[in-house]
Amino acid sequence: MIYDQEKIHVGTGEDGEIYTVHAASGMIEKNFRLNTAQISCFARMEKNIIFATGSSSGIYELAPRYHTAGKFTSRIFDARGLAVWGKIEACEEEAAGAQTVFFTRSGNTFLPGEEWEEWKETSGRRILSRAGRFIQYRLELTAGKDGTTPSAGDIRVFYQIANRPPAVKNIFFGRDSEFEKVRKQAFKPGEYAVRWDAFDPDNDPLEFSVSCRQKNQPWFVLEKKSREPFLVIDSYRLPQGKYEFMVQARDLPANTLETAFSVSNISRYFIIDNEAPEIRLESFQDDIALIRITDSLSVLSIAEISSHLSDFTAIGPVDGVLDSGSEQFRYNAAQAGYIHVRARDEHNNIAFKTIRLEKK
Ligand SMILES: [Ca+2]
Ligand SMILES: [Ca+2]
Ligand SMILES: [Ca+2]
Repeated sequence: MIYDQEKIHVGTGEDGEIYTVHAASGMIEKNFRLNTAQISCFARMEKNIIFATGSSSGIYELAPRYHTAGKFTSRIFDARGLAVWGKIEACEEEAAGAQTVFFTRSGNTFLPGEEWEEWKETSGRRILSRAGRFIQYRLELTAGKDGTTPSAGDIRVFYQIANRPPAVKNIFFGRDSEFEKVRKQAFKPGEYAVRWDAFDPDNDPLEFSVSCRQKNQPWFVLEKKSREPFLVIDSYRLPQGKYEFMVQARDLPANTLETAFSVSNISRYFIIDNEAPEIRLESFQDDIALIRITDSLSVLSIAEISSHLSDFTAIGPVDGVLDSGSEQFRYNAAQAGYIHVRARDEHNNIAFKTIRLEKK
């Protein structure tokens, strides 16, 4: 090691490398490398520095000259998203005949590997590497014929994070108590909620459009440009039937018309049922009344019977399982008279009928 005005030259072991440390800036410059030789000592000879090498003996002079060419490879930069690259810019010092050439390479893994592209020279400082999350640049400097050397600093890479599409899933239609809690409001009669999960990888705010249709019918728009991930609808507005719901999500608020994405997803079929089941007497013979309860859309959830209007008792269907929209019930009536039948479908529509049993 030797002091040389504002600099310190440091010789290293096996590879015979000499580094120069600039005292003012702290910058470390790799001067050159003699490969096999060891730098054993430095000495001052008049204004110049000389050094001697060991394993392959020799004496050299450290001349205050620049290399005719040099390369600098940057660290890897992370754009934290899929970036489309623009220009690379640098503050350069003009030097006649000297050249500054930039190369870049990009990829989507933190360390350059098979997935990374090869180095590409920029074209008029425009980066030609493909879009990616990571980028690295290399600078190749060549001195002019008269020894003038180029320099470059304040290097800036311009990029734009590419927009990524949002996603919509888990579209649900119903009247669940969980939603009532979130909304802090109970459902009114006939009210249902369409709910969904939406996500944008860029955390862009989203706007939603909601449509519905019955099988083989055209779509009917229920809502446009809503910012909430749910929609409460009055089901009395719609004819009862089986519906599927389509939710479209767009990340336009944070993007331009050209770059915004619009994605949609369609739910399974859900039933809108606002009609009560139908109750009718099929027959009354040998003290046995056979009653048929039918619902056009839904499975029945309960059937009850009373002879005095005061004590309704649940009755099970003849086939043993309450599992369809049409069930037969048997009631043992010891004598003729009136019975009262109540039934409910699984959408809470209630039917009530008083039946007169007459012996033939
Ligand atoms: Ca987005
Ligand atoms: Ca019904
Ligand atoms: Ca059944």
